[in-house]
Amino acid sequence: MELLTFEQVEKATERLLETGAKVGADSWQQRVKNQTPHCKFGEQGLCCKFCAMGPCRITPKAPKGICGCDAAGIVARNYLNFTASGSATHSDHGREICHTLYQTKEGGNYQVKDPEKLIRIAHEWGVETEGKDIYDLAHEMAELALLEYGKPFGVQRWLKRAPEHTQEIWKKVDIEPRAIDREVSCSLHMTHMGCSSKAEALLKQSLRAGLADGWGGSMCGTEFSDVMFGTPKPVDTTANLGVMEKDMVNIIVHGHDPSLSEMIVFYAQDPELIALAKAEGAKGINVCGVCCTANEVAMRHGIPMAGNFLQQENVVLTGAAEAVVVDVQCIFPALGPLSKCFHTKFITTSPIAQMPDSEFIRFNPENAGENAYNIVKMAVENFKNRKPELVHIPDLKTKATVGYSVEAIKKCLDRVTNSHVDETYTFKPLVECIRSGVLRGAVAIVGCNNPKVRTDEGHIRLMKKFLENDIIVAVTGCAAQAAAKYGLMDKEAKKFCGAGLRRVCTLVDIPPILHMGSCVDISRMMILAAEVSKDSGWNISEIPLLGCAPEWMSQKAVSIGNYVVATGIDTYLGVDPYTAGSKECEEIMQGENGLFKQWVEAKYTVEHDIDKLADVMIEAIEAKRTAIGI
Ligand code: MSK
Repeated sequence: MELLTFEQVEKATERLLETGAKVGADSWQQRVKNQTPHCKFGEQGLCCKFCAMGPCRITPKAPKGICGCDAAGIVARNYLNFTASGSATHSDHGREICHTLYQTKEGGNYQVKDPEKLIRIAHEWGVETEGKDIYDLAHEMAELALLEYGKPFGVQRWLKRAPEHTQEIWKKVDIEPRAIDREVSCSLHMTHMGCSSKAEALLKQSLRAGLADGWGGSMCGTEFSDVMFGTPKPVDTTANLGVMEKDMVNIIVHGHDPSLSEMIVFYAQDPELIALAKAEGAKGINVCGVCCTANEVAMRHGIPMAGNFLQQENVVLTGAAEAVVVDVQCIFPALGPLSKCFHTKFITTSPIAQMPDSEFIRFNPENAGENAYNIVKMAVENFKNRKPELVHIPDLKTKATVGYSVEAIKKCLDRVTNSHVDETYTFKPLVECIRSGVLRGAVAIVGCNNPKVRTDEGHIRLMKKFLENDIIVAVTGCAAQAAAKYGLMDKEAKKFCGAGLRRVCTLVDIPPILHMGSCVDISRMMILAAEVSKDSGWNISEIPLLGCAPEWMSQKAVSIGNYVVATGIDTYLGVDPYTAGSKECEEIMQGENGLFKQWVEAKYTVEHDIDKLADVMIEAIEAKRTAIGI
C-alpha cells in the first residue's frame, strides 16, 4: 500500500472549488485570504473587551488597560475565558448524553446496549445494583451524573480513577474540580471586570476548569455514550471523500452528539426508506460522517468517514450530498449558504447550534425516532433534485480500522499475552513493551484542522515520524480522520513503522495509529494514562507519553490541553494559544521550571515548525525513558 500525498488531496480540493466557483459558492480558502493578516493584538491575546470602557489594547506606549490591568492579566483572562467556553461545551455535550440516558427504556428510542459497563460504573460510584432493573439503574445513574454538574459540595466522582499521586497533586494544588458548572461559572466570574487580574490565579483556574471537562463532563459524555450505544470495538471502515456514493442518497452527519447520528444511522437502514430511495432512482442510502460525529458512528457501526473539519465544505461541493444533518460544535455557518448553491438540505437540530439558511428540526430524546425518520425521508426525496452536471466525487478512499476504546485495547493486548485474570484485563503487556524498548513510548495526537497549518500536514508528518521511531500513536477528533484519510489506520500501515512497533502491530493485530474516538473521548486517553500508571508503578508524568495538538483551533481544544497538562502529560501545540503577548504567562505555562511544571509536573510547548516539533517530542520521550532508568 501507498499513503495518499498532500498533493493528491489538494488537487481533489481544487477540482471541487472549481465547481464551487461555477455556482458562486464561497469557500474557507477565500475567507482566509480576506481575513489575513490577522489582528496582532488578538493573536497575542492583548486585546481586552471584558468591559465597555475599552476595548483596550496593550502596546509599549500603553502597557496597561484603562482599569490598570497589565498584559499578563489580560492574556490570562482571555485564556481562562477561552478555556471556560471549551469546558462548558464539552460538558454540556456530556450533560445531553446524561439526559438521554435518563430517557432510555426497553424498546424505546434509546436503550442500554452495554449493561455491564453501566453496572461497573455504578459499583465505582457506590450504587447498589443487586436486583435492580437495568433501566431503573440507568435512570438513577443519569440523575447522579447530572448532579455532578451542580452539586453544592465535594469534587468530581471520576477523579478517583486517577492514580493516588495525581489525586494528591490536584488536592495539594487546589485544582480538584468541584461541580462542573461551578468551575465554568467561577472562571467567568474571575474574568469579569474588577475580579482577577493576577495571571497565576487565572491560569491555575484554567487547569481546574479543564479538569472539570476531562475528568467531569467529557468523561460523562464518553462513558454514558458507551452505555447507550455500545463500547467501541475494532471495526473496519473507509475514509475520505470517495466514501460518498454517486448512485446513492448521501446523508452527511456532522457535529458531536451521537444521540442524533445513532438515530439517523438506524433509520437509514429502514427497509421502507430504502425502498423509497430505490423508487426515487437511487441504489440505496449512504450515511457518511464529518468531524467527531464521523468518529462516533465509525467506531460503533463502521460508517464511513467523509472527512474532518476543513473538509466539511467539500462534502457539499461534491454536489452529491442530499442532506447535511448537524447537531452541535465545529459546524461552519458557511454550510447554509453553500448548501443553497446546490440541492443539499442543511438541517440543524439543536437549539444550541442554530444557523441561517438551515432547516431547523428540533431533536430530543422523545421525538428522536420520528424526527430521524423524517430527516432521512427528506434526504431521500431530495435525490431527484441533484444536478448531475455538478456531481463530482473525488476518487479518494482509504481503508481504516477504528474503535480502540480502553477496553478494546486491553483485550487486543491480551490476545498475545493471555494475561487476564477473572475478566480483568490490564496494560501490563504495553508497559513491558515500553520498558523493554520495543516501543519507545506513546503520543496522543488530537485536535482539529486550522488554516494556519497546511491541512492535515501537521498530523500526518508527526505521525509518520513517530511510527518510524517506534512510538505508538493514539488519536481522537479530526486528527483521527486525518490518519484514516491518508491510510495510516490501515493495518498494512505497519510497514511504515520501525521494527519494534511493526512487530507489536503484527502480534496484536492492530494498526499503528489507534483510533480512540471523538473529542470528548480524550477522557478515554486519561483513563488509559491512569491505568498504565497503575500497571507500571510510574507516575503519569514519568510515563514516556506526550500529548500533541498540531492543528488545533477551538476553545474545546484549549480546555482539553489544560486537563491533559493537569493530568501530568506534557503537551505540544503547533498553533499559538493567544498567549504570546505575555512573557509571564508563557513562563507559567511553558517554562521548564514554570508554575505549571511545579504544580502538575507537566507543561505546554508551542512550536510551529512541524519537523522541529517532532524532534523535540522524540527527545522528550527519550528523556523520560532515561529519567525512569529504562
Ligand atoms: S470535531 S474540536 S474540529 S477535533 Fe471534535 Fe474536529 Fe476540533 Fe471540532
